[in-house]
Amino acid sequence: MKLVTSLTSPYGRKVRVVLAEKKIPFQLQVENPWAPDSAVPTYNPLGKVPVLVLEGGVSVFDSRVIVEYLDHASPVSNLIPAEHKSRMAVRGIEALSDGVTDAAVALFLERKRPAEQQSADWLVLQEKTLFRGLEALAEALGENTWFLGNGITLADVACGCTLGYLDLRFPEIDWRTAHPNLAKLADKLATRASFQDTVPVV
Ligand code: GSF
Repeated sequence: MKLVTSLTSPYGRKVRVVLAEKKIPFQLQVENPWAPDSAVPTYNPLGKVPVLVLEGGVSVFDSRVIVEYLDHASPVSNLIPAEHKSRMAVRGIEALSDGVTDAAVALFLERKRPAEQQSADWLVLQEKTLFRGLEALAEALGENTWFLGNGITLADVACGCTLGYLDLRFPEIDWRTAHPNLAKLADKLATRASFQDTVPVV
């Protein structure tokens, strides 16, 4: 299988971490979805990365669908619990993390536009979402080592990728001081090869 992604995409990183944790071999095709001649639309009509291209050419997107596919593709290190309540908890944290990432990506893109075209209201809205989402993640983690149970799940992976994206694009946001428990989680994740090998590259 082939993963089409950019090396800065936090959603693409979530998928790459899952591939690494589950030891699933894959080919990496690096694509910039915003380049005028980008090949991404040939794999995903939405023009977004990541896209997983299966043997036979079937495209799987977005990242939440890809990780669902991958968790079933190999029994190694399951990251999404089978039991309904736990599964909902993990996927709920993933949705929360991805929502923080969505707000951060929206902020980043808006700030790249010419100053006179930027909407101050839109920036404030996204910032509020980002900080509310971070608070909710910190509250959900509490004093636990992992979001659910005694080991890593997709919830931790998703949150780690969100925090990594904030470090990449918004180094001025001091989420570590505001949320020491999230900092502890990020430090723990940073010891894993899956996170070390997928640090975003600009
Ligand atoms: C989001 C993918 C996305 O926005 C997912 O896969 O989880 N919900 C989707 N990808 C961005 C790149 S990045 O910010 O990671 C993308 O491909 N944007 C291109 C565009 O035209 O919006």
